[in-house]
Formats: sequence, structure tokens, C-alpha cells
Amino acid sequence: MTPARTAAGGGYAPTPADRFSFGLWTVGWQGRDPFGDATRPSLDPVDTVHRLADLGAYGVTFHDDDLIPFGASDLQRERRVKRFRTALDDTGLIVPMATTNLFTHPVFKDGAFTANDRDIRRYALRKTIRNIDLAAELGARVYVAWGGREGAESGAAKDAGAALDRLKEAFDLLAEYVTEQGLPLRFAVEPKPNEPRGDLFLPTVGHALAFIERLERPGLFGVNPEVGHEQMAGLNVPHGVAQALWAGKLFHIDLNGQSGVKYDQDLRFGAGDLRSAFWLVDLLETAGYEGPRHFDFKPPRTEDADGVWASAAGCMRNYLILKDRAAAFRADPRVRDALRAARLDELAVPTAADGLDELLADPSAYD
Ligand code: XLS
Ligand code: MN
Ligand code: MN
Repeated sequence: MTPARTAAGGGYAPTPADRFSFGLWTVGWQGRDPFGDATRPSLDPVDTVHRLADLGAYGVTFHDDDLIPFGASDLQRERRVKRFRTALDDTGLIVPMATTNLFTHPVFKDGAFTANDRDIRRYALRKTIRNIDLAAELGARVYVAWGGREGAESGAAKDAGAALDRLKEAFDLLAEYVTEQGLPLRFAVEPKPNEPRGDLFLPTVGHALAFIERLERPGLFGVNPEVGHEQMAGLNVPHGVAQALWAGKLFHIDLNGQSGVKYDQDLRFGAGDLRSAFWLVDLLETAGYEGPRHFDFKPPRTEDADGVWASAAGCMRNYLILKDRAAAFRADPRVRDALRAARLDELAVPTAADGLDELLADPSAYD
């Protein structure tokens, strides 16, 4: 444990310097699932901002519809934004990221940027652009793009190649928009293998990284890996995140917990696969990631209002405990000896620094 934490009573109390952020939709989840109705009342975004600030978070994020109910009039919209902005000013909380809801309204039943219906694709772009303006006004630097319902259940009714063309077209138009407007926003594509559709496009970090390189302005695009989403595909989260870092593409991250290959559980961070959470924190804290530590979790629907805030606090506390444990692991002389014995330092040495000719001319390399 670091002296600072123990001096604080061993409470692992988060501070804004830890850069923890939460989506309005996370603590605000009312517990509605495919089989059951809401178990909790809705939260006022203004109260959420105050509660998160009290708990030690530094940021709050939102989908357009989390802040401004779908179909609200311009006047209602203005009022909601004004109250939210006042809460931000009063608490000092910032908006590091925002995103678009392109999945709840029935018009998005076949997706948004990849919907077969062209009118829906054009509407989805306008809805996104409207919220990009608000995100920029509120100071966001990252705009997350989770596909929502960009996917399919049937093999015939969706042409995957054409859908990828349309997805590229949409991202190219959005990048053109922020460039022309001079907005300081970058996009973070969030992969997910399935749910709510049977299969989603850009299912993993690797798919998203490959897709980004085909865009017209690849420099404006990175990824927003979510712990549970990679685990839904049976993948190693720290490895996926390490590849995103290696590519210079880790623009944002959604931290949560998941127990293996099943539906998207969105458990609090540290629940589910604890070992993976340990290695992920070790990576984020040592590889130079300076972005938000964003929690995209759902308080269990069995919890009441107090349980919502307790589980939000638990996400941050678990992160800080793992951060201490990872630092202690790295500092332990026995660990250092073991890593030396495993010749880990040798992996950092180029295999053939003097080139192919030297390698081929070296009989000891093969004989
Ligand atoms: C859903 C996603 C979603 C995004 C933002 O599975 O995690 O919450 O993070 O739209
Ligand atoms: Mn999720
Ligand atoms: Mn997410």
C-alpha cells in the first residue's frame, strides 16, 4: 500500500486526480432487462453529478437521450442542458466523453449507420451530429461510437460488405464534420461481439483497429474497449488493450466486470474475472495511458438507491486496490528475480538488429 492511501485510513478514497468517470446510464440504470421491468426509479442527471462528485469521480458522460429525453422540444432541451451545466460548474465535474443512443428507439431496430433503410441512416447521422455539437460545447474530447444494433440475425437480409461500406461512409462524414467545424474531438469506436443483435459488426478490438485504417481520416479514430465485451468473445482483455496502446489507439476505456462468455453482465469493476482486472490495471498504470478510467457498469437490479452509489464507489475502490497491488507486485524483489529468470528482459531486445543478412550469416542461429 502507498503511504498516501494508508494515511487516508486505508479507505482507498478516490480523488479527481484518479480520473474516474461514470456514464449517466450506468448508475441511472433502472434495472429493466429483457425479462423484467424497472426495479428502481429514474435519477435526475443533476443529482447524479452531485453524487458522483461527492464520491470522488472527476467526470460524467452521457448519451444524448440520457440527458435530453428523445422527442423533447427545443425549450425542454435548453432547460435540461442549462441545469446540467450548472451542476457541472457547481461541482467541478467535467464531461470527458459523450456518445449517441442509436439503439433504443424502434426506428433503429435494424441498426443506424448500417440500417438497410437509407432514411434511417441519414437520420442517425443528423442525430449524432446534433449531440457532437453539445459534446463539444460541454468540453468533451472523445466521442464514443458503439454500434448498438449495427449487426444482424439473418444471413441473407444484411450484406456485411455493404454494411461496412456504409459504416465507413458514416464515420468519414462525421470526421469531415468535426474537421470542418474545428472541433477538438476524436472518435473512439467501441467493439462488442453480440447483444442486442445476434452478431454485431466490429465485434472485437482487433476488428475495430483494422477497420479504422480504412477510414479517410484514421488519425481521428481510436478504440474504446470494454472489459466485458472482449470477454464475451472469450478474449484476453489486457492483450487487446495492449494492442490498442501499441497502435496508439487507446482513446478511452470502459471498465466493468464479466464472468465468462455469456450475456453482457456489466458487473462492477473487479467482479467477475479478478485476475484479468489485475493485469489490466497493471497495464493501464504502467503503459502511459492518461485518459479517463470510465466505468460502464450496471448496479445489480436487486440493489436499492443506496446500493447504486455503494456499487459505484466499489468500482473505484477496486481499481485503487488493484493499482496498489500491481505496484507492490512490480516492486517485490522476488517477482523481479522470477521475471529475470523467465528472461522477460530479453523480449525487449530486437531479434535481428543487424538485419537479415547478418542473421543468415550467423551459423549459430540455426545449426
Ligand atoms: C453497451 C455499451 C454502451 C456504450 C455506450 O453494451 O457498452 O453502454 O458504452 O453506448
Ligand atoms: Mn457492456
Ligand atoms: Mn460500453
